[in-house]
Amino acid sequence: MPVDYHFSFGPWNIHEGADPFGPTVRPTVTFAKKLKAYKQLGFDGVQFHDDDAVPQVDSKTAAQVRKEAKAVRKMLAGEGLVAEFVAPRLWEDPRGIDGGYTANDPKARRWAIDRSKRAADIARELGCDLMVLWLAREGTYIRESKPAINAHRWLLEAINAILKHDPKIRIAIEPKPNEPMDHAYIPTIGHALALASRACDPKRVGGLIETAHAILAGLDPSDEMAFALSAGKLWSVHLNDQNGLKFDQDKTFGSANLRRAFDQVWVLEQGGYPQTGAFVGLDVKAMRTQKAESATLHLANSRRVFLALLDKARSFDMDLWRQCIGDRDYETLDLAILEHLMGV
Ligand code: GLO
Ligand code: MG
Repeated sequence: MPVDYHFSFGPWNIHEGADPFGPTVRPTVTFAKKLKAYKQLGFDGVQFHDDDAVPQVDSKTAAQVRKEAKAVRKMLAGEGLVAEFVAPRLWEDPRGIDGGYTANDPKARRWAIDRSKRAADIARELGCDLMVLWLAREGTYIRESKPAINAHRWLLEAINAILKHDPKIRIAIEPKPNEPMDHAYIPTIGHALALASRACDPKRVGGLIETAHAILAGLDPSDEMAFALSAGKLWSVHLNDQNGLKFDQDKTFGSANLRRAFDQVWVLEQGGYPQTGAFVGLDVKAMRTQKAESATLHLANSRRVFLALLDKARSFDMDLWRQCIGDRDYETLDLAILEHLMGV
């Protein structure tokens, strides 16, 4: 019997619709109200930024942070939800303006590591052992502005400091080639896993692959996933879609390229992803035009597309597949996949 997939998203995926050119267009939904939406939408995992769980985390003592995180765990349990991961949100604080772990200012680097340790404490109190590092501002607008060789060593030092702080925590690096920075230091899963292999405890460092980020790097997301799966290092995914090399769009899964979405589902199936216990995260955003009362459809719809494609992956004629592979007849295979997806 195939093991079922479990779905997750972060509270930031229900949002007010502001973009760089215009203000919010929908009212803020409280955290408690967002939690209520999870089950209704078919989700049971919650992804957290550290300050989603404990607001103003920097202004609180370590004990206070742990206490507040404990209370959030109770809220989760009350809704039948679990925490999937915690990510230190270093990119919104003024101290992280030039990056956290790779800031030129040593005080900023220390702050970033301290804050990440707090994030690990929050994860422990929420009952999860996974920390995601989306390295938002760890890069440059102009290459000459940071000592890049040192910056990579500082990244490694930060990862090691977090691993030493909490002997149970696992770190999943979420690579992205650009945005907000022009050049990001860890653009692909290859970079992430190379860094992981040099950590003080390599088995506790892996990756999270986001569809849009792979596309922005000019790569195929399913190939990036296959690379991580082959090493047992795909610890979460952020499925969404992306229409070419533009800003990070976070479109509904499959909405720009259904075949590419199918390939991601196919590779997760082949890689035994659900058996690893990892969640299928959907890092999607509603269109700015969406009215408040239906601004969670992008989440339900993404899950629905995933499940429909899962059905397609599981019902593909594998005898035909074997025959095509044996005959080296990839034209026939290509059409068979297209017709299967089109339902003809
Ligand atoms: C932005 C990222 C972002 C992260 C999230 C978790 O491009 O995808 O949404 O996934 O902040 O760290
Ligand atoms: Mg993401």
